[in-house]
Amino acid sequence: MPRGKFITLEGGEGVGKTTNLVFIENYLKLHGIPVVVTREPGGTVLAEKIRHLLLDKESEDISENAELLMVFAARAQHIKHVIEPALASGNWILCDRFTDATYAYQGGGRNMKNSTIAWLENLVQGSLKPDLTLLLDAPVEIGMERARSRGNLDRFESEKIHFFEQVRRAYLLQAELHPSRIKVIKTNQPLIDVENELINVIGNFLR
Ligand code: Z5A
Repeated sequence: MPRGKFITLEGGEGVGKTTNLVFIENYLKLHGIPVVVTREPGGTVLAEKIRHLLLDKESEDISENAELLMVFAARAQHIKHVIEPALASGNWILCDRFTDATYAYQGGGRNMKNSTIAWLENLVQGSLKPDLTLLLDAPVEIGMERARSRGNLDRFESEKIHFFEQVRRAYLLQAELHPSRIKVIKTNQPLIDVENELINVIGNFLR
C-alpha cells in the first residue's frame, strides 16, 4: 500500500476553509481516494481539549510562549494518533490548518521568531510536511465580515484588524517561500469560481 498524501487547507479569518473543505473531500472521493478529514488545533481527544482552551475567550491571559507550545502539543498528539497512522495505511489526509498557520498566527500575528517556530516544527514533525497546501486568500475585511456574520467570535476572532493583516502577510510570505507546495486561491469571488480553481490545482496535483 503506497503512503497517502498530506493536503492542508490554510487561510485567515472567514476565507472559506470550512465551506471548501467539504467540496475538496467530495472531489477526492469522486476520484476513488480514501481521505481522512481532520483539523488543527484538534483531531484527537486531547488536542480538541487544547483547542477549546486556545479558542476560549474566558481563558486567563495566555502568554505567547504558552500559546505556541499548546499549538505544538496538540500537533504532536495529532501526528502520532491520526496523521501518521492514516498516511502509513495509504489514506490521504485533508487537514484544516497545520504549521503554516503557526507561522501566520504566532509568527505574523504575535511577532514570534520564525526560528523558534522552525525549531519546534523540527522537534514535533521531523521530516513530515504537507505535500500540497491550498492557501485560501481574501482581503481581511471581507473575511472578517463573513466570520462576523456567523456571530459569537472566539479568542482569535476577537483580535484587531492589524493582527489579521499581519497574519495574511505572513501566509502570503509562506507561499512565496514554498511556491511548489503552497498554491494561493483567491476567495473574494463567487464560490463556483473558487471551486473551479480548486479543481484545477488539485487536478494538476493528482496528475
Ligand atoms: N491557530 C493558530 O493560532 N495557530 C495554529 O498553528 C493553528 C491554528 C493550527 C482555529 O480556528 C484558530 O486557531 C484560528 C487560528 C488558530 N483562529 N482563528 N480565527 P479555525 O480553524 O476554526 O479558524 P477560522 O478562521 O475561525 O475558521 P472559520 O471561521 O470557520 O472560517 P472559514 O472556515 O475560513 O470560513 P467559512 O466558515 O467556510 O466561511 C465563512 C462564511 O463565508 C460562511 O458563511 C460561508 O458561507 C461564507 N463564504 C465562504 N466562501 C464564500 C464565497 N466565495 N463567497 C461568499 N461567501 C462565502
